[in-house]
Amino acid sequence: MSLPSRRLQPPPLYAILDPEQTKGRANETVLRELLEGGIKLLQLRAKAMIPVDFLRLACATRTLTRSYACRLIVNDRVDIALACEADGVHLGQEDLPLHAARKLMGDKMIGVSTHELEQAREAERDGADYIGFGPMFGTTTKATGYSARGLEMLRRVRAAVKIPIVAIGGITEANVAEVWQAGADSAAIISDLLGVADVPDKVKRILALRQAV
Ligand code: TZP
Ligand code: MG
Repeated sequence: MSLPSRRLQPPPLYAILDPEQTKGRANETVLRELLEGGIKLLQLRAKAMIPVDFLRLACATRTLTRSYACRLIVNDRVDIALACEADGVHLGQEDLPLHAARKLMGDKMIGVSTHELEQAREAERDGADYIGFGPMFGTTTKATGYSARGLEMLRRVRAAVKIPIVAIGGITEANVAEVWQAGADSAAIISDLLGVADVPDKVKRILALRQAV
């Protein structure tokens, strides 16, 4: 089966699987639950893993995501994204610059984290396939170094760029509708997906909210 090209719209919910945020549950268990719930775009984020472990997890994640027709993005690491045959890579402002990553990634998807309007414009100019924008709200999952950007700034970014926007940071079932309404194509969520008792049910509830927006 051929997976969708990098130019397809992201689905409304972008799950991030982070082994540090699963509350000690096995990565594979949580991954299966996300996929059973209906996740179609998943980022693997493993800041503390040594490369050999990150690659092993990435390959296992690739196999399972493929069987659910879910696209896979690897955070930070172009080499691991390529080695596991991911659909793309997600880069922060301090990771490989887009022009260098593009040489290696070819036509695969590249997402870039942005926190300011000008960074969003620059990422679009340089050929990003989507931008991450945040942190939208307060979050304890990552020490971002930025204050909450909020819905008004998201609206401004929406008006400034045409490429898909994936909002991130402090997004939950309770506020995700506002984020979509403010112009995000997709919402990236960690703790309100990985940290809950019934992961498939949470995914389904959030996806159902999208129908109402
Ligand atoms: N980048 C900006 S905020 C953030 C990342 C990885 C953490 C998002 O986690 P949560 O739990 O959904 O707030
Ligand atoms: Mg990064």
